[in-house]
Order: sequence, then structure tokens, then C-alpha cells
Amino acid sequence: MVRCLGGLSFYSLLVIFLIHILSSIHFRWEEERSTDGSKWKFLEHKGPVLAPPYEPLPGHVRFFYDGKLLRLSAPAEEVATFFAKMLDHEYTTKEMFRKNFYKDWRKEMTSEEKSKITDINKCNFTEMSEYFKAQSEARKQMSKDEKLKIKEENERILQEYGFCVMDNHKERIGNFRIEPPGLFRGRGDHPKMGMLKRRIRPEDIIINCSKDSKHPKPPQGTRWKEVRHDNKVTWLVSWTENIQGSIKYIMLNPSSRIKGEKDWQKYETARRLKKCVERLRAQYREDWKSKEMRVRQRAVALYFIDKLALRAGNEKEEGETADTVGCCSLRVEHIKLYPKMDDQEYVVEFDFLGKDSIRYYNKMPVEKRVFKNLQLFLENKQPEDDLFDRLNTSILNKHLQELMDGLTAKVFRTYNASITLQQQLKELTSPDESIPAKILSYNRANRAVAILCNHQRAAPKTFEKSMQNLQTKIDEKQKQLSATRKQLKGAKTEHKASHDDRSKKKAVQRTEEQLMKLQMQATDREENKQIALGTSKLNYLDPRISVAWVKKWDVPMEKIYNKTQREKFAWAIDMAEEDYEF
Ligand SMILES: *[C@@H]1O[C@H](CO)[C@@H](O)[C@H](O)[C@H]1NC(C)=O
Ligand SMILES: *[C@@H]1O[C@H](CO)[C@@H](O)[C@H](O)[C@H]1NC(C)=O
Ligand SMILES: *[C@@H]1O[C@H](CO)[C@@H](O)[C@H](O)[C@H]1NC(C)=O
Ligand SMILES: *[C@@H]1O[C@H](CO)[C@@H](O)[C@H](O)[C@H]1NC(C)=O
Ligand SMILES: CC(=O)N[C@H]1CO[C@H](CO)[C@@H](O)[C@@H]1O
Repeated sequence: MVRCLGGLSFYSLLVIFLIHILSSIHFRWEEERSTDGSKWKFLEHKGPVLAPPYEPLPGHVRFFYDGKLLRLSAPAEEVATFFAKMLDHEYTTKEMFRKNFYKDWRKEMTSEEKSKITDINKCNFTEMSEYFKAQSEARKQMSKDEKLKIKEENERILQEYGFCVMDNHKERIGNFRIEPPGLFRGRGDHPKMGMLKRRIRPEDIIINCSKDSKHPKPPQGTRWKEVRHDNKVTWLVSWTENIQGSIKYIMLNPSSRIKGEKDWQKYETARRLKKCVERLRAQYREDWKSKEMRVRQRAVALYFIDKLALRAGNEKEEGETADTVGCCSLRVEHIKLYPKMDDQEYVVEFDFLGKDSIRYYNKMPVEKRVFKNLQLFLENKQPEDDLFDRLNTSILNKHLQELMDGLTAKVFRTYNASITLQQQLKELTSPDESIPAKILSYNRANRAVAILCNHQRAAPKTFEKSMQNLQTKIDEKQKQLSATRKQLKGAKTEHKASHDDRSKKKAVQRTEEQLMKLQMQATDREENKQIALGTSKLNYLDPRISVAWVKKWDVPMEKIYNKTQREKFAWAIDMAEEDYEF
């Protein structure tokens, strides 16, 4: 009865319904984008998970000052434990770290403590440190049941706080836990290292949700700094951290609709560049001849960004003090000109520190007019002078905006990386090769891109060891193969039953395949020694190219994207057909 509806079976209705849903998924971004800049109409969530309160140390854990036992007040003890937890790290020996820590620690002390503790070098944190080490050891030794209990508790918290409702979708929240207090570390020799990263309290926190939603409750007896309803932004929770004064946010998980949409737009912008890049190139070539110096400089910089995938300016990490540069901030000392080098003409040699202090070194022949212009820019300058003295990042970015809506130097990188991946995949994939060979081809294409983007790394510390392990496996497999081959031969000469013969043949084949797979892995790992594939995969390569390739050649998706990456690129896995062209 229920199954029959006007002649249509329940199942055909279901199919029609599913097709309807699937087709609406494909186009929902185009449909749902609002024109007034609002990102949502309804937003409901449970707020952040605050760091657990401080638990004072048990009485047997002692702190000594100048060899004498000293009981610290809870606030002073808490900050002391942050230091004690880091005692085995080299940076607690650094002068800057100790000085900053000591200064902030004193602010938490009672006046009595302040008068007693006057020299950090007389503080003995050993027992605290030992206590935390023992605790972490105990955690490792926990029984299965205890571990399971913790896992279940985490799952419960995830279910309660890890999701929000944005419009009609339940969405995963990125990181909904507020970082516990501790000592600031920073990169490299950060001048603020050792400073106290304060505990974030409800009174520091701004909640963003819609008016008509159930507002998150602050812990009993506390209140939020503010609850606002700003649908022009996508964050749910924000606060200001005390070290750099920067604003922190809790946002949606990368797999969420709104993040996926942002990602999608980024690659659509790069595809728009593909359509007009020839026009832009013609334009900057023309500008190399301009009467105006600023126009020439701009045009040469643009050529570098296009051809070398350089970054625009100094996009420094917060607090990064190293002398890193980008295209606009290149100095005379960063380039050398060679009218002739070996059998090439007009060679420019680049040598500078780029983002994250990664060295950029490259020798490349340029067009004659670029070379002549560079000679002109260098005239009467000192090594530490700017190469492009009539240019800065904001001027260049403004110019890029005028050339194409949404254009930045990064779009050139995204475009070049994506188009290169697509070309390399076409070139390197042979239709008849095995799946492991195809995966090797994919990784080679990905490596070509990483090299282009200068995503190098130091060889991992464990590299030699893991190569050795792999080699041992290969040797064993080789032995096994010889043995099975011998058996097969033996079987043939003895005219054994053909059934036995066949299964031996199969065994040889299987071993051969396993051996080949291991050898492919070894080649891959060796070639990948000093290259980081993750960055380009995550940030510069249109995932639809990879998804299309995977679908076309029936390669398992998890060989190309791990779990986190599959979540981030869920939109592309949904969308891209095997004939997708960037
Ligand atoms: C620090 O205290 C521990 C005992 O808690 C002791 O063994 C150690 O010798 C002390 N270190 C110094 C430098 O006084
Ligand atoms: C991409 O960059 C490389 C080198 O950086 C350059 O040779 C190539 O022309 C660029 N390709 C495209 C299509 O822009
Ligand atoms: C870039 O140069 C322009 C014009 O010379 C100037 O107005 C602007 O302040 C500069 N911007 C920066 C960030 O230096
Ligand atoms: C997936 O790969 C990325 C590198 O791109 C890595 O950071 C991440 O931890 C990996 N995730 C899993 C679940 O293996
Ligand atoms: C403290 C904080 O998060 N401030 C931000 C709130 O959102 C507005 C935009 O709606 C930003 O401009 C603020 O910086």
C-alpha cells in the first residue's frame, strides 16, 4: 500500500528525490550567494570549550628557592608550572626567554613572594618538572578501559560543541577549544618568547550568533564580553590574545560549506586569470618600453611574479624578524646580472630569503628588454638599495586589481601551479601503467609544482632509517620471488599437475606485483626527499584537477588525499567529473 503511489514505486520516487538533491548540491553556491554581503541568516552554536581550571600541585611536589623550600600561592604556582613543563627544551636556557618569563611571573606573585624571589637562577623547578614527566608517562601506561573513557568523553564534547547550525546546514566547527594558558614560544628568536600567554576567560570572549538562535551560555557566575549578531562575518567566537594583541577566531571547519565556497572561489579566480593572462602579458611587455620609470618597474615586477611565481611583498609571519623579502622588496644585493653565462644570454641570478626564511635561489635567462631594464634599475645604487625604488606592495596590488577583479600575486601562483599540474598529469600518466605506477606519476607531477613554488624542506631526520627499512623489505621480497620462481620451474620439469602449475604461476605474479609496488614506493620517497608536497596540494592546486584524474584512471582517492584533505576538498570530490579542465 505505502509502497505504491500513483503507479510509481517507492524506489523510483526515492531515486528521483536523490537526483533532485544531487543536482541541487552542484549549483547551491551559485544559488545561495547573497548580494548584500551577508554570509548567513541563521547561526546557532554552543560557544567555545574553555581551558580547564588550574589544578594546584599535590603537596609532595616542592619548589625550592635558593635551596630552601617555598610554598607558592596558586597564581604564582600556575605560571611556574608552565616553565617547569618546558624545562627540557633548549629555549628555557635562552636569556630572552628567561627574562620575559620572569617579568611576567612576578606580576602573578604575592608581595611576599616578590620580596623573596629576586633571582630566577636561584629557582629550582626540578620536582615540578619530574612530576609532569611522571604524569605524562602514566597517561601512556593507562589501561584500555581508561583510554576508552577519555575517548568517549572527547566524543561527547565534540558532539555537543563541535557543530553549529548555519542556515539549514549542520556544520562542523574548526577548533572549538580555547588554547590553555602557557608561555609564548614564537618562531626563531622571537623577542616576546617566554611571555605569559594569559588564560582566556568568558569576559574576554565575543560571541557571534543570530538573534533568533539559542545563545550559548557562559559558565555559571560569569558573562561573555559581548554577544553580537554580525552576519557579514563567518566567525562564531572571537577574543584578543595578549602577546601580539591579535584577534583570534573560532570558525567553521575547512570541510564546511562556507569554507568550501571560499576555496572554490579562489580557484575560479585563477581560472579567470587563465582566460586573460595573454592580454596581461602583452600589456606588461608593452610597459617595458614606457617612458615612465614607475611603469617599467611595475612591468618587470609583474614579469617576475608571472614567470617565477614570486610573492608580491614581505608577507611576514607575525613577529617574524628575519630579513625576508618578496618581489617588490627585492634589493640590489639579491640579484646578479650576467649578459652571458655558459651558452645562455641575459641570465639573472636570484638569491634571497623568501617567506618563512626559505632561501630562494634561481638562475634564469630573461628577455633582453627585461635585462636592459634591470641594468637601468641598478644604476647608481648601493647593494642595500631597493631594486624597484618606484614600487611597493600596495601600488602593485592596486595595479593588479585594475587588471583583473580579484587579482593578486597569489592568483598567479595558483594559476601556474594548477595549470602545471594539469599539463604534467597529461604528460606523465600512461594509460596502460599499473595503479602504483600511476600514483608515482601523480606524485611526480605534484613535485614539479612544488619545485616551481619553491616548497623545499630539509630531508627529514628519519629519512635514512625509513629508506633502509624499505630496502630490507625489497630485498626480502626479491628473495621470495626467486624462491617462488624456482618452485615454478621445478614444477614444470617434474610434469606436475597443471592445476598446481597455475597456482604457482599466480604466486610468482603476485610477488612480482608486490615487489614492483615496493620499488615504486622507494623511488617516490627518494625523489621526495627534499620536497614538501603538502603546501601546494593544500593551497595552490585546484583539487578538481586531481579529483578528475582519480576518477578518470580509477585510482583510489585515499592514495592522493588523506582524510583531512578529503574533508577539505569534499566540495571538489562532489563536483568534478573526469573530464574537468582547469
Ligand atoms: C633541585 O632540587 C632537587 C630536589 O628536588 C635536587 O635534587 C637538586 O639537586 C636541586 N638542584 C639544584 C641545582 O639545587
Ligand atoms: C609557470 O612558471 C614557470 C616557471 O616559474 C614558467 O616557466 C611558466 O611559463 C609558467 N607557466 C605558465 C603557464 O604561466
Ligand atoms: C607605497 O607608495 C605610495 C606612493 O609612493 C605611498 O603613498 C604609499 O604610502 C606606499 N605604501 C607603503 C605601504 O609603503
Ligand atoms: C594529511 O596530510 C597533511 C599534509 O598535507 C597532514 O598535515 C595531515 O596531518 C594528514 N592528515 C592525516 C589524517 O593523515
Ligand atoms: C574583537 C573582534 O572580533 N572584532 C571584529 C568583529 O568583527 C568585525 C567585523 O564585523 C571586525 O571588524 C572586528 O575586528
